[in-house]
Amino acid sequence: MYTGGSPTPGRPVRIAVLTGAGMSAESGVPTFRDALTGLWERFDPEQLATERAFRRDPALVWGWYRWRARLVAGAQPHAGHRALAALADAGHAIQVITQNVDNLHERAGSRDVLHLHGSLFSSRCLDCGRAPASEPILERPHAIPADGGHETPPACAHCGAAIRPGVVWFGEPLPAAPWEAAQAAIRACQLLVVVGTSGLVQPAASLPLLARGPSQRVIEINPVASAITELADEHWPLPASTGLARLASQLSASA
Ligand code: BV8
Ligand code: ZN
Repeated sequence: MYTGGSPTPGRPVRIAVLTGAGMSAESGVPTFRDALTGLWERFDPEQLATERAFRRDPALVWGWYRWRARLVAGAQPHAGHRALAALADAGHAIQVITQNVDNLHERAGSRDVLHLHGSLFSSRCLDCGRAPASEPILERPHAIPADGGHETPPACAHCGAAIRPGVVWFGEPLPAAPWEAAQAAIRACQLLVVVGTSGLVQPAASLPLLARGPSQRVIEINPVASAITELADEHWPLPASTGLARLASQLSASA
C-alpha cells in the first residue's frame, strides 16, 4: 500500500520511476541478458555491448542492435507503460528514468523520459560523433543477414567512419544531462518506484540511495528480489504491468 510521502489528498505526488529491462519484458522485448540468442548466444553482453567489440567486429555488433531494434519496433507498450503516462496526465509530477534503450515509454505517452543508457534510435558516427541524416537502425532493406546476424554498419557521410548505435556501452560514461536530471528528480521525489531492474549495473543502480530522505519512500516492483530490494521500503513481487496498475489505482484513490 502506498503510504508514503504523505501527499495531501488532491495534491499531485512527486514521483520518480527508475525502470530496467524487466519493464519491457511483458512487451516481448528480451531483457539485456536474454537478448543473446542465435548468433550472439555465445557472447557475454558485457563483452558485446562495448566499443572494443564494435571496433573488432562492427558487423556482428551492428547486426545485434539492428535485430534488437526490429524487436522493439514490433513490440507494443503494455498496461504498465500506459499507467505511468496516465498518472502524469492525472496531474502527478512523474519523472521516468530508464536504463532501457527502447522507446516504449515514449510510445505509451510518457514525456521527457531520461535515458541513462542512450537509445537504439539515436545512432551516431563512431569517430566524429555526427548523427546520420536519417536514423539507419531500422532502415530497410531489412535484408535479414544470411547468418541471421552480421550486418555492415553504414559509413558516416562526413568522415567515412562506421555509424554506431546511440547506446551507452560498458566502460563509457553516462550522458551528463540525463544523469544530472535523474539525480535531481530522485532527490526531490516523494516516491521512488523502481521497476524491473536487477540493480547490477552502475552507476544507475546507486540512484535509489538518493531517495532515503525522511519523507521519501521507495517501492520496488519486480517478481523477484534484486540488489535494490534491501534499499526499498516495500517490495511488490509483481510484474511491471500489474504493479504499476495497482500503484496508479492507489494514487488515484488517495487523490
Ligand atoms: C561506467 C546499453 C565509467 C547498451 C547498458 C565492477 C563493479 C561495479 C561496476 C563495474 C565493475 N566493472 C565495470 C563496472 C562499471 C559497469 C558496470 O556496472 N558493470 C556491471 C555489469 C558490473 N558500468 C559501466 O560500464 C557504465 N559506465 O561505469 O563508466 C566511466 C566514467 C567516466 C569516464 C569513462 C568511464 C555504463 C553502464 C551502461 C551499460 N549499457 N545498456 C545495450 O543495451 O546494449 S546496461 C544494460 O544492462 C541495460 O541497459 C540495462 O541497464 C542493464 C541490465 O540491467 P537491468 O535493466 O537491470 O536488466 P536485467 O536483465 O539485469 O534485470 C531485469 C530485471 O527485471 C530482473 O531483476 C528481473 O527479475 C526483472 N523482471 C523480469 N520480468 C519482469 C521484471 N520486472 C518487472 N516485471 C517483469 N515482467
Ligand atoms: Zn564521422
